[in-house]
Amino acid sequence: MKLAVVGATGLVGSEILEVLDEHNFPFDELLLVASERSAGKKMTFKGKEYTVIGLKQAVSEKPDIAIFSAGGGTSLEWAPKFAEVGTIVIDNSSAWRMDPTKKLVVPEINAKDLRIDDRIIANPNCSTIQMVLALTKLRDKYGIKRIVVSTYQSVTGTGKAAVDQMMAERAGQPAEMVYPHKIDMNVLPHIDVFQPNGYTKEEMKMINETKKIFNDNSIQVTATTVRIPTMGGHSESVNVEFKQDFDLEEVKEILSKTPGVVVQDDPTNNIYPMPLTAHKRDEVFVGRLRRDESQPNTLNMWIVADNLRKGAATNAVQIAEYLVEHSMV
Ligand code: 2RA
Repeated sequence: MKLAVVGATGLVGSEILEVLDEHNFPFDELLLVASERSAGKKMTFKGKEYTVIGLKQAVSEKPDIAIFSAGGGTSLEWAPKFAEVGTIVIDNSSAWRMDPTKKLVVPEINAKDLRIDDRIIANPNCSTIQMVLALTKLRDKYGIKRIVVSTYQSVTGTGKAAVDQMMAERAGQPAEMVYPHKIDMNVLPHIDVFQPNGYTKEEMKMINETKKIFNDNSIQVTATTVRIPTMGGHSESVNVEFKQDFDLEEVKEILSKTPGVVVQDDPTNNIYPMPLTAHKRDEVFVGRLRRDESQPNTLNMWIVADNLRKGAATNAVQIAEYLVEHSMV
């Protein structure tokens, strides 16, 4: 098994390496790949030194799996070149997510739809992954009519330069502006670019990807995505209207049995999910479970996950693990 990590020098790339290490992912050979600019750089993984290689060389090495986290443009250009030489690409960018010929996979929900000839597999957006994973078993039981979600997203979702902006502002130093405004001591109701309908691209990703992953265009979704000056994870306030009524204790029971989900819901002891406690964890944390008393069949929930983990690296590595476990590579 030859594994390539494309975008190995980035924030998500280094998280992928950490998760591969923690999960003891089985491979015989590892290729660390980045832009020509970073080629030649030395990196260490599991005590062994690697030289970063460029994309062209990586294609010629014909890896079995390539986990991409190198941005949409790189993915659009290079994923097909890897696929052509027989590599299965697991792509973290938004390039292929809504392509009807590509699967958009959260392993706990729809890895079973993967087929041996799927050459480019899309990893959903971080804010979508944590929401759909928390909802999937509730959807199986009660059916979903409508979701209203508001997010509180970590600056790590933008990348290292955004973390640097926030930290420089916090230290009172001149900051390279990644966002159109200060981010420290501020809240930006603006993630990714505004669309003609007034929503941002991030909001439309949550709407469209949820329908694709659940394979159900009848689910109504509306989203407001917000950047907050935090690290460690994305938080979401989710109001979900089910088709059928539910029992709150049963909801907690279902969530506690959902693979990959951890219930943290003990308000009397101030226990609820937070980015600080979700940081570096692979699971999705759910709490503040309560009935929406303004409308029938409706539940309020608070969902937190490390966006670089389950929202990106962990989900991608889990897809690769599924391929290996099911002898698809
Ligand atoms: C963000 N969803 O947090 C993006 C990262 N993919 O900005």
